[in-house]
Amino acid sequence: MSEPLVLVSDQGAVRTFTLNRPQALNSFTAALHRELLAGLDAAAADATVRCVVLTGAGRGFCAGQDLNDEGMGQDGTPADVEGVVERHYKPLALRIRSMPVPVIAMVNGVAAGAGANIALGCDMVIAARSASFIQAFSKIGLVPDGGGTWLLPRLVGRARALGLAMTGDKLPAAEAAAMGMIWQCVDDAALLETTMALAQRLAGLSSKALAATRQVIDDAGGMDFDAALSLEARVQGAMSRGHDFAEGVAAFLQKRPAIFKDR
Ligand code: T3D
Repeated sequence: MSEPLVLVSDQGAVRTFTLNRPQALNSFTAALHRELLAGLDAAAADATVRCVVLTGAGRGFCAGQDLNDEGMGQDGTPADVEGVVERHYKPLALRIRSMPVPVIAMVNGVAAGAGANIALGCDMVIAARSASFIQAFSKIGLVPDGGGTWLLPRLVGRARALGLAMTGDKLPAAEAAAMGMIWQCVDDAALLETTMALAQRLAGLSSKALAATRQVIDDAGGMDFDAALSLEARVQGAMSRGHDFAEGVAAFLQKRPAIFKDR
């Protein structure tokens, strides 16, 4: 039997997805997209999962689109890059962005092309010091995708977004952290432990509040201040009617750990 393209493992309430095509730096094929999306859908529907971690097998995180796969025009058929982006990258980026639980990218090695931008679309990114981020698109005559056009300028500003996208230069993880593109860069030996400790912490918080936090921060970015304040009020109203707000306040007042349930 052939190896799964995505390895799935659970540690308590944390579900880890490991892209598993190390021989091609975990670059995306249509089959890999299908397995990953199905896995994320299942995690979204499973109330026992309260945090998701995405990582890669071997020395790379993900080298973006597999340039030999279907739709790339290498088999003599016309390239269908637009179709590949619509059919695979858009649903994947939207799935990650709409997960009911936080999603952490544990970037173990090079993240290139759409591989970089799928990582950056996760809620928090922790990268090994040996890892790097490459907006490889300009080198093959494409523009950033996988959400990069939206994410990059928001994360690092227009000047750096354009510099990274136009040069396609390799950005070491430590520099990515220094410019605020990712949450943290840690020594390679500490990557797994640091990521899992964070994942377990997030899994113990209110999934509903964390998912709503992602939503309001993204939505407020496109609003004026007044509208953002109204959005905050509306969402706080909804949050405060849930179990977790009552539990959080009670736990604080009773000086005990809260047990959150909402998702
Ligand atoms: O339809 C669409 O195209 C739409 C979507 C586009 C989104 C995109 O992601 S476009 C960008 C696609 N990605 C790239 O252009 C990156 C290509 N890869 C590289 O530039 C380099 O591999 C890296 C800089 C990422 C890493 O370099 P290095 O020297 O550490 O490794 P390597 O030797 O280049 O790669 C190792 C193996 O992985 C190698 O195979 P081999 O020779 O050992 O059999 C290489 O061919 C393979 N590999 C790496 N990236 C890809 C790949 N095979 C297929 N597709 C890849 N993207």
